[in-house]
Amino acid sequence: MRHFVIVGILVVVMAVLTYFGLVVAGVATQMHPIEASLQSVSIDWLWHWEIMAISFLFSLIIVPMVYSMVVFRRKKGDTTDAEHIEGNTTLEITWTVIPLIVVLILAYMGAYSLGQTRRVDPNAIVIKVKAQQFTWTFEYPNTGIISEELHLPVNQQVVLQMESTDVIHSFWVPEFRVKQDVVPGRVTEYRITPTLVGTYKVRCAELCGMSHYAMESLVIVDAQADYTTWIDQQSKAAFEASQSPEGLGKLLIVQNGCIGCHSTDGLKMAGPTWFELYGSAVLLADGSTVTADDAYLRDSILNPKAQMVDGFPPIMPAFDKLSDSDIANIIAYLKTLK
Ligand code: HEC
Ligand SMILES: [Cu+2]
Repeated sequence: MRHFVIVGILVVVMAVLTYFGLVVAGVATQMHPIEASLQSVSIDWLWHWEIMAISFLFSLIIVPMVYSMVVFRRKKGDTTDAEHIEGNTTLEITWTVIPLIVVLILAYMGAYSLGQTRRVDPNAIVIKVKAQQFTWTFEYPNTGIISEELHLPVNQQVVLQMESTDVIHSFWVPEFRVKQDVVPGRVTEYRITPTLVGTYKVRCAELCGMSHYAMESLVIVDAQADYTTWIDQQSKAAFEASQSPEGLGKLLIVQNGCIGCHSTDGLKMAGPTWFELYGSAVLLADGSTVTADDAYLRDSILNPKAQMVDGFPPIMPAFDKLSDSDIANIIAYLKTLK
């Protein structure tokens, strides 16, 4: 009995020390990115309970083990066998019933937290998200806005309706906590209510190919008024752009995710830059050279593997669903990049 009391006290002391050790080391708190959404509150609540459970279970295993090793060591010269124990019904019932109750409590806590993160606000703003190797594109219905950045109003639920055109991606803003896969062939939903104005980043959290690491976009949480201003400006800009071929071309390259692989400023990404491309001499993989004229650019978009640029892998998908006028608009835009 004396041993039980001592071990019991030591377990409690050790659990408290472990817990505060984890808190001081920052595991339980500072290692988290800041909490920037309503949904993160119940997730962090669950996490905090987990840290407490971990501290207790750690002590419950370590303390009796070390205690037995020290106190019940075989004495020098003692060659007798250990005591033979047949079984203990009380003990078996106890260690079945207690974990059962604990698991039921955990299931309830998990379900509660899931319910909180999935809570639907009927007034949620809908934004369409397209994931594609290696960009995110955000479309604001009824405004004409197609954006490379995600702007969200603070304290308002938004529902992202997400689609992938190629492989599985995963939408993850650490400060919002919730993470959601984007799967080709279906629309997945992601509900979030940002609570803190600021600039964050969405990262793809599913290894999706060569430039997976670069698949990130800005997520900007605006005050309500700033958000409205942004929407107004962007929809005006989208309308003006739609009045000229190069403006339309620029919208198309955002919409089709071309900028995930091509830069417009000379930077080499997964694909060659478009800066000063038009009219230049392009070295191909077979050693020949072509002039980047309308016909070459058109073929490069519709059938990228026919003429491979030297030094690049064949990863560009064929954009053969683009219409003739789309292609003409894109080329008009490429011509402006000098
Ligand atoms: C997954 C990455 C990726 C995406 C997305 C992509 N490209 Fe490419 N693109 C490449 C690579 C790599 C090359 C070079 C190899 C080749 O010729 O196919 C290339 C080559 C090109 C070329 C020839 C460039 C040169 O320097 O000769 C053009 C033009 C082009 N792409 C246009 C587009 C357009 C327009 C889109 C969007 C509708 C697009 N690309 C989307 C990867 C991509
Ligand atoms: Cu991805």
